[in-house]
Amino acid sequence: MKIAVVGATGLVGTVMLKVLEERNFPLTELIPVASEKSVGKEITFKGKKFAVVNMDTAIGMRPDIALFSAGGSTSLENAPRFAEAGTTVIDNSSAWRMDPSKKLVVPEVNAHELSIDDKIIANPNCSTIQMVVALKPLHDKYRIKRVVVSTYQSVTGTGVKAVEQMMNERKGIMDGPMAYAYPIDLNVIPQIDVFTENGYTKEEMKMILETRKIMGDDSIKVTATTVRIPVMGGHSESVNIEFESEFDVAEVRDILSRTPGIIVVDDIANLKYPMPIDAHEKDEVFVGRIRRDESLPNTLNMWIVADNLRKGAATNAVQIAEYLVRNELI
Ligand code: 11C
Repeated sequence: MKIAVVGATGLVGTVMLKVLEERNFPLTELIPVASEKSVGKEITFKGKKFAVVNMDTAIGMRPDIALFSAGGSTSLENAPRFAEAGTTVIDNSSAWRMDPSKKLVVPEVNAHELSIDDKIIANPNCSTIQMVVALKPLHDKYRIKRVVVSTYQSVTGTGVKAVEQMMNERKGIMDGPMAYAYPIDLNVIPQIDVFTENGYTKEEMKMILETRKIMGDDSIKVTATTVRIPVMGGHSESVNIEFESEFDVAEVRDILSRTPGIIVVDDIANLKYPMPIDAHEKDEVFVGRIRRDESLPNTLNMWIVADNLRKGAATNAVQIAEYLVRNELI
């Protein structure tokens, strides 16, 4: 199994390599791909060194799978070139997510939709992934009518420049390079990505539209407010869910506890609840603060945290690749 990692030197690409290594992915050859300025640099993977190559060289090497995390325009241009060469692309950008001819996959939710003909598979947005992992088993049981989500998102979702901005500000350096329009340390910015015509941001619209596509149910109403906070390690979400059917809180906790990929941390007597500091570098989605919304019938509140670079990006992409290999869809 030849695996290319496109964007291998970036924040998500680096985590993809780490996750492939940790999970002992059955690869025989690694092809790290990056922009021309990184070509020739060496990447160590399982104790062996692999030279970074450019896009054309990588396509010529005909990898079985290419994990892409190199931005939307790179993906739009190059994913089809890999696909034409017979490679299955798993793309972490937003380029293909809402294309009706492409699958948008969170393995715990809809990997069964994948077939051998899917040559470009989209990996969803980080804040969407962690939410749908927790929503799916509850939708199956109680049918979701409406979701109201507010996010508290890590600066790592923006990239290295944002981490540097926050760290500089923490040291009192206020005139360094800015990833955001405002200081982020000691602040909260109620804007992630650009605004769209309806007054929502692109991140908010991703949560709305991607959730319906992954869950395969356009009847689910979703509204979102996405917020950047001065945190690393993971995204947190306050999620309010209205169901068609009655539910029992203990049963909800039990369903979530038995769902693969979820760890319930919900012991308020001992002050246990999910936090990004604990989710950091973990592959699971953490759910806690599970309680009834007493202001409405059949409505639940919960708190969801996951490492946005892991389950929100790299781990989800690698899990898709694992599913393809396991089910002989390559
Ligand atoms: C953030 N969710 O935290 C974004 C990053 O569509 O894959 C990921 C953007 C995407 O800023």
